[in-house]
Amino acid sequence: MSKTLSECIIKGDQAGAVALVKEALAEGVDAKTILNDGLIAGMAVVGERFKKNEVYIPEVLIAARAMKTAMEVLAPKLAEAGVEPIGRAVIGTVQGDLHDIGKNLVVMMLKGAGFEVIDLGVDVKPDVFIDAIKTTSAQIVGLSALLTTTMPAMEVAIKAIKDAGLEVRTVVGGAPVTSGYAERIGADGYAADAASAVDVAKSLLSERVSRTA
Ligand code: B1M
Repeated sequence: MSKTLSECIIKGDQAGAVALVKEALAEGVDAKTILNDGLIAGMAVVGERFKKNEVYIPEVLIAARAMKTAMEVLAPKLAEAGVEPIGRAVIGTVQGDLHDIGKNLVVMMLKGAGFEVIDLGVDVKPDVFIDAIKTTSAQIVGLSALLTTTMPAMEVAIKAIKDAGLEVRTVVGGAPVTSGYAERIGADGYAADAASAVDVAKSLLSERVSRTA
């Protein structure tokens, strides 16, 4: 089951993915196995291929749509089984910036990797990030910027989040953002693309767990 299901995700075969999730549930396969070995495994392959430029944005969007549709079937069973997300992330495009195509890809990849994602949309003010982090207890906050003129809004938001004393790790990205800039503004992580954002979020999550252990 799981190999074929992950192949459906990789190919973006929505109907096939839904049919295989239903079939696996009917056969008594547990929801977590279907999620991890089928859906997440498929999206992980897409993420790796995207990083290596073997596939491009349209293929990622098609795979993510198949994952989303299959998740609609699986989600109630996961809830019944009490399966927890691997982490919780709040994400948004910073104040003054309306670009969301890249940010949406990051959202899809994070969801594909098993994160619960609270997407705040675009033009997100620092206090909106702060409120969302407080109400959701997110461990990760992602900030995206596509304009050189809105990059400073990342610094403002990160400073506000730190000043609020929140126990959250920050990840920044977007075409004009560099790892050097991320370091200068005090971000905990930087990702050049959506697939790397998953790797960075996972590593920040494990750092955070080991710090609090
Ligand atoms: Co705008 N725009 N735009 N635009 N636009 C750019 C960014 C620009 C480079 C075009 C240009 O001049 N060549 C330029 C910025 C120049 C600069 O600042 N250096 C520009 C400008 C100037 C503007 C306006 C000011 C134009 C105007 O009105 N005069 C205006 C600003 C509006 C505003 O935001 N306040 C504007 C408006 C728009 C549209 C609304 C028309 C539209 C946005 C639609 C939308 O997003 N819903 C738009 C678009 C589409 C673009 C281009 C053409 C494409 C951007 C895009 O979606 N790329 C862009 C030119 C270009 O890039 N060729 C341009 C695809 C996307 C997948 O890539 O977002 O980089 P990207 O995301 C990547 C990575 O960066 C990374 O992962 C993604 C995928 O792997 N990533 C993260 C992104 N966020 C991340 C977060 C992370 C980690 C990784 O962690 C949290």
